[in-house]
Amino acid sequence: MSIAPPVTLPSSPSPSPSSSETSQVLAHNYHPLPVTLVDGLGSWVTDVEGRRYLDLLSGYSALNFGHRHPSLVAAAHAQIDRLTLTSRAFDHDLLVPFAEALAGLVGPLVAGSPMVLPMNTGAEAVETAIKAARKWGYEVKGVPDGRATIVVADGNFHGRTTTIVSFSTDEDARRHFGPYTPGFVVVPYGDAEALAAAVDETTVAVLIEPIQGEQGVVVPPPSYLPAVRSLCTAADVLLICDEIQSGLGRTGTTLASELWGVRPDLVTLGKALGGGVLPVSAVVGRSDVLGVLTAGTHGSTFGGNPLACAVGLAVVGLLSDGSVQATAAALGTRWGQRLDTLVSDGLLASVRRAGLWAGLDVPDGRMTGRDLCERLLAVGVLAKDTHGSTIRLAPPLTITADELDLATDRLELALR
Ligand code: IF1
Repeated sequence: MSIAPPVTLPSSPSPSPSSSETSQVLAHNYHPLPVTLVDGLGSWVTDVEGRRYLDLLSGYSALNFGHRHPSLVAAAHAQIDRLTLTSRAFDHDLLVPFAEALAGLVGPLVAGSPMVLPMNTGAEAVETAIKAARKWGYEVKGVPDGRATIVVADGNFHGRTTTIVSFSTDEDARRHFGPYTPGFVVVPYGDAEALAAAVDETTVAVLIEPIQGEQGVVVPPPSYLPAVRSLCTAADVLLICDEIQSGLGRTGTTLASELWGVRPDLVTLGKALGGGVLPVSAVVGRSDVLGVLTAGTHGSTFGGNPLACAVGLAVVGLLSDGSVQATAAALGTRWGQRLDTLVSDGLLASVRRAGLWAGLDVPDGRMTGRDLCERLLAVGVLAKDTHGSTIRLAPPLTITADELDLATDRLELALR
């Protein structure tokens, strides 16, 4: 991919006529940056005025393989001309091959013999894991019916369903959505002792992100995940790792939990599992746990549909030889050195990074994360703030070293 010459952007992008924020028909549940995109390929997207941007959000890590990766588009096109939906009332020829391919990729990284339950969105995968853990708790562990509790972390983000926001600690995500689903205990993230203290005879699972994404790429102390793994094993409590954002190559490994050699009992996957083409999610983990979800107890109209399986198979294919992960790890290390220079130059207060995933904190009072994202927009880079003065960067894992250098040059420009 040749590097596009730096574009001469107007001082500030004019809000496009089709901005969602002026629509009276579209709900206003987002406050998007003032840009309207029309085309994307690889690391680049183009807006309605023909301006080009490097995409450093990648659909919140759903576009790990860039925009319109040829293998993924080809798989989708071929399947669209064959069979797109059967429902699970009938089998189709790609369902078991997809489950087996995903189990082949992720199975060695989770505890026990792996089983795959395909769903669509990340939140659905998290809800599926919660339901499986509760049912396993009652039917296998022997927790009294209706008494199951699940320990979660402060600062969590696992989706936006009513049950999931019931245990959110973000007031905007939670306020006025009650009455809330009971059975969740919140503990500080990164504190294994506090987590151990919260486990009792009703605890069926611990649900955590190995690295917290929306909190701003918060990487826990290296002793944390191994300690959580040990205490879950000792207490016969399921460790559920939510890798919907951190997984599938983002951290330079297939799963973030690999960074600490930890094998969860269940892992939730989404976003990049659909390659940025369509929603594909899944729960992968111990068959003695997912096995409690027998016929009639759980399902979804689109879960495991032929088009999703075709794209999911192509995604697993892209990750199967480990080259995407290794490239992300190597590029990330190089990128980290540049980001650390921005900290030592005083342009950033701090950087947290794993693979090609970084949380950047702007020095107090300099500007908000949103301000920085609007300045990045003006110099041809797309990114999104998380909270306050933090932004999260997640370039496609297929970005070239030159493109990443160009993006970081533009980041430095925006910070100055
Ligand atoms: C939004 C960010 C937010 C996730 C983890 C489950 C889900 C997500 C670790 C649910 C989804 C998305 C949701 C989207 C913005 C983005 C996000 F963290 F990625 F930045 F919101 F916090 N587990 N994260 O990150 O997956 O149901 O969306 O497919 O809601 O604005 P989903």
